[in-house]
Amino acid sequence: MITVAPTGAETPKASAPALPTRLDELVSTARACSAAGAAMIHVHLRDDHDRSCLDVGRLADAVAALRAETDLVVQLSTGGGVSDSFADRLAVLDAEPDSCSLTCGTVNFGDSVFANPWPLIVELYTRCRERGILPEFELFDLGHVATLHRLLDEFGPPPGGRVHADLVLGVPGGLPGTTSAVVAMVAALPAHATWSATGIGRSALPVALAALSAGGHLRVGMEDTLTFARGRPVRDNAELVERAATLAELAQRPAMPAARARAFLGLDAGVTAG
Ligand code: KMH
Ligand code: ZN
Repeated sequence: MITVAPTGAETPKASAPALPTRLDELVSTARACSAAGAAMIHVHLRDDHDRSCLDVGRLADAVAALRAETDLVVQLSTGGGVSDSFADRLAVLDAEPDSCSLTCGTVNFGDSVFANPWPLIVELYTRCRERGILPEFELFDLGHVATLHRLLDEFGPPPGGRVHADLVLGVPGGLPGTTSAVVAMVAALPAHATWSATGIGRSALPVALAALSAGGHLRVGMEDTLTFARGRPVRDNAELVERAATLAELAQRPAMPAARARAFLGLDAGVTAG
């Protein structure tokens, strides 16, 4: 399964003009990435001043537009940007996506701190369970895996039963984007958990190759990677999805179509609360 994370909250549009920051750009990116092999899209929106936007109305419009124009699994970020409030991050679920990201711990994030205290994690998880939204657990460090165990032990499985994580490696402050970090994280995951991996910046390729060889899924996109090769900026998100699909094909694990990803994630019949 290939997830595309096309925008993120941090990169200014001015420094990467191919970044889809308007809704029409997001939808055309989603279409192109779907054609290239993506099955899920991880969405951050921007406001009219290029800042992270967690406005529920705009998020709901984005969910509706992506559903109308593609069959991608729509995942909204509850991480937002490092300055977004916990209240705004919790309210993201009101836009009723198929899935949402749920980061399992605080991490230094370059010069900033991406804050994810335990009470926020619990509140996000409880609301996911109540509303039947599938959380994807974002894990930047081994301590986050321990917190995922604690969450499942104390509150039970996610709606639909699928425990799916994304290993986010190579953030300055988290685990590096190396094969040994992938192996350590996977060894610590709960039994039966499924996972994708994301390598930030130049760790995109090593992490993708490690994930493919270790049985994981892939997340790629301009949220995480802006350089395609040394000195050569990424053309657009579809280029990164095409490369991921090519690697997956070479590994004899071809890209999973969106309909199959929906079934794989337990979303085909609509996840049920509880
Ligand atoms: N922008 C980062 C601070 C997520 O989407 O859940 C958080 C992030 C994780 O991107
Ligand atoms: Zn994100």
